[in-house]
Amino acid sequence: MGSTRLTTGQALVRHMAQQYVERDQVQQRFIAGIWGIFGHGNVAGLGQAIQELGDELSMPFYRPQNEQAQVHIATAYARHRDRLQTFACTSSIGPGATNMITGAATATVNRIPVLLLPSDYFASRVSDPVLQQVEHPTERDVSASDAFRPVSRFFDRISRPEQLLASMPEAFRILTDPAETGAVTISLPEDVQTEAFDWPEGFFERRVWRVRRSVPEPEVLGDAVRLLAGAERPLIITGGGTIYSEASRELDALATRFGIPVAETQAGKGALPWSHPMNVGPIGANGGLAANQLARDADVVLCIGTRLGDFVTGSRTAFQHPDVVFVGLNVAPMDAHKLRALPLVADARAGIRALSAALVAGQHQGTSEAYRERVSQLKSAWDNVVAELRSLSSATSDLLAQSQVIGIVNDSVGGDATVICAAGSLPGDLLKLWRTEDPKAYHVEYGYSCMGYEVAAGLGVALADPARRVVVMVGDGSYLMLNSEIVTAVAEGLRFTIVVLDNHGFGCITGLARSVGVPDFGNDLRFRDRTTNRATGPYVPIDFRQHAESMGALAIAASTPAELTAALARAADADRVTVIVVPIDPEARVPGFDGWWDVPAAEVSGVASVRSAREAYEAARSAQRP
Ligand SMILES: Cc1ncc(C[n+]2csc(CCOP(=O)(O)OP(=O)(O)O)c2C)c(N)n1
Ligand SMILES: [Mg+2]
Repeated sequence: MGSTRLTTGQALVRHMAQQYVERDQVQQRFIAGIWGIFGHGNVAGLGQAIQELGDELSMPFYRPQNEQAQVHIATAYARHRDRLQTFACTSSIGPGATNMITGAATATVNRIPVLLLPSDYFASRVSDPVLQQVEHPTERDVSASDAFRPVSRFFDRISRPEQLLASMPEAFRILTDPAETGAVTISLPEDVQTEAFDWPEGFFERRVWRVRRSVPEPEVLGDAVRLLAGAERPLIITGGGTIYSEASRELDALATRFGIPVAETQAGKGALPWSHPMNVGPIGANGGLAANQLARDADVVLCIGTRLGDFVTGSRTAFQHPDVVFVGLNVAPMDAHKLRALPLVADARAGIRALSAALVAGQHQGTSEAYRERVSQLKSAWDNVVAELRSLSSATSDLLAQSQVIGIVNDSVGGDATVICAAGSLPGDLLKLWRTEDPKAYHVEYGYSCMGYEVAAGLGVALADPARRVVVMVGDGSYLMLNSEIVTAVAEGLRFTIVVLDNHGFGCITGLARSVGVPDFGNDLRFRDRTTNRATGPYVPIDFRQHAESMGALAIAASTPAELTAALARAADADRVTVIVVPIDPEARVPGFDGWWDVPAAEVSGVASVRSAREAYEAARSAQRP
């Protein structure tokens, strides 16, 4: 076999362009393009390679404003594409690299593939310390890039060009494996990127990675069927895995035929439309009344494609039936085993199909009429609560309530648009109140709940699905943390809508602090009072509209329902990214509905409210079932 002489950077670009995935007989290229910010660490290596080869290989290059954001863009893109396509992200060494670490963790926690290519110190060590090198005093091979290790599903440092031959197949195996996927980091020393090697031709041949649809083991399937067939009050929890597996139709069939209610997680919301008779809405700490009451009494819980985070299990208070058992249908063995479940390790779609087929074969009739009636009553009661909250205005102020803004935006963009969010009080409120009518209509990153994901994710989804209406809902705090990709969206000519909800600070943490007895402190954005030396002065006024306009967005302020509706209509027709700024009432909060979240109050304190919060905490904690 012949060989081709190329630099490490050039070889890597050519290799990435030849990686394809196949699922259900559909093939597509896995790496859609490369995002990057150049510095001395990557401009002459990977940068040179992308410039020379990018057009020829249809490997477009995109330049963001921040390395963290480029990873969020890639993550959102990959999530929207059901993990079948993503971007590579390159950075220089040092700060550019460490800026990507938050993005890496966000991708890994959410099990979303992203390929990260940070640069690194000189493998030769001749010029040490190179600008931005962290010099470890005793371990000279440690660099800033080692901080990627705990937040990556695979990490390697390429100290000699030919190491790519061993490393890249493993990188792509993990990226395309639904159970193992997450951030994959290939750290590239500055000198090695530019060094030439005679690469075997095979390294540049088209390679197709088949995305597994693993089927359940017959014996475990038999046990799962016996559990479900014997259940009187079964419940399904549907997570992100159902959506990535494109298993909505199968879930609908299983739930409908056997009368099993379906509760939603943040990553799983949308698998069934909100109006589906078996969709009982969200479960857990941010859940609704229907799902939480059904969870409390459930005897068999089928958990599909969920990592069962504390918000889903109500920190392990959600299930109170003394003999409740769990079946974990998941591609990832770790998730399948959680809550001591019967681990049904399989792809969601393949697993649901197998369960349905076996239940039908066993002539299982499904749940009783009485149970179905209860499900239907709880669902309609919950739907009414949601409808009320979506239209309720603030009792104490002329400002809009957040719940009302959610209702107006959802009504305006419809149930097929993709709504995006990540942190603050919005994720919980959206989980309860947003009404989805499509599996890709709900994109809330609540695995890492990373403030700053929102705007970048809007860009990623707009790139992934140009025909769809995309609306980012973001609090003022998250907006201030990372908004600069608005400029990138303008430069790329992308159209989506960003709604900024301004309550002058970290409103959800103010609420959380109060719940653990801590008086208001440190969360509002206020001027410092010189006499108390505390930030207790008036709110710091920010003109978010002008701020967004200065970056090239169409920016509109809206403070009434009519203004907001008009602004959303303008955004729909706009030729660019639109930012709508809505001041909201900081005190108009959506209440909880029988959900609990474990946030411990201080065990000793001189503050009376903290002491009583601790008492309440200890009482609530007694419902935990570790
Ligand atoms: C990067 C990051 N830092 C800190 C947090 C903790 N945190 C969660 S929500 C929040 C405040 C968000 O404020 P804002 O976006 O204005 O939303 P609001 O709570 O006002 O609805 C903070 C600090 C986080 N989730 N992510
Ligand atoms: Mg806020």
